[in-house]
Amino acid sequence: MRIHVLGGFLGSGKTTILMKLASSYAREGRKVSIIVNEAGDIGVDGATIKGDGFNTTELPDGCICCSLTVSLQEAIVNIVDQLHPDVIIIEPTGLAIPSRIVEAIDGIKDLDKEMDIIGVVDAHRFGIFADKKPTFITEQIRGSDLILMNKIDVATPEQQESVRRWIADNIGRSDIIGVSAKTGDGMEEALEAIRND
Ligand SMILES: Nc1nc2c(ncn2[C@@H]2O[C@H](COP(=O)(O)OP(=O)(O)OP(=O)(O)O)[C@@H](O)[C@H]2O)c(=O)[nH]1
Ligand SMILES: [Mg+2]
Repeated sequence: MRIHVLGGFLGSGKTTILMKLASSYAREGRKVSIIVNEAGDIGVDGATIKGDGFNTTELPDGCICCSLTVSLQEAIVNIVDQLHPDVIIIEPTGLAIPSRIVEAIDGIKDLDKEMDIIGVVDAHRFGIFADKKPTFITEQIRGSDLILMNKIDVATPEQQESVRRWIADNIGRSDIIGVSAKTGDGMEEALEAIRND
């Protein structure tokens, strides 16, 4: 079973990308289950995703990278027992550290899985976040197996270049895929990279 953890800061485009990824699997007849963690009390993302017909588990009232690790483990065990999905896609809150989620999932005994972290950054607003919270942003992105720079439709080439430079300087990564989940630009390459990662 494949598990993708789709991390990234608030509003970076995680849910939009998740829907495209889930749809690409579904088109091939692969069974997808989704876990959404929303800190606020209105489950907007959960409702959106369910609206598209995907099996969705919502974990509200806490963070699956810290206070809700046991709930996350239980949710995965239940999903696997009951639905036997080919793929589980997990969207944590924008404040989660994805590598901690991977650690929590690694703690589930006898789970046969291949797991990876996809880090999503917002090309348009990255500079603001990186200036304000460089340590957090570094920690959040660092463990990614793949980094997507989303919203290239609204980011200038200079903004995109500065995101790439910041990530290269602070995280030592230059293998970043620019995408627009909105227009679909770069998404084919990104989905292929995610699935073959
Ligand atoms: N212009 C533009 N807008 C985008 C793109 N991708 C997502 N958005 C918009 O950005 C906003 C946030 O997108 P979401 O997919 O909800 O982002 P998220 O990371 O799931 O947000 P949270 O779960 O609230 O942290 C929405 O209004 C999207 O329509 C993109 O490629 N370009
Ligand atoms: Mg979301």
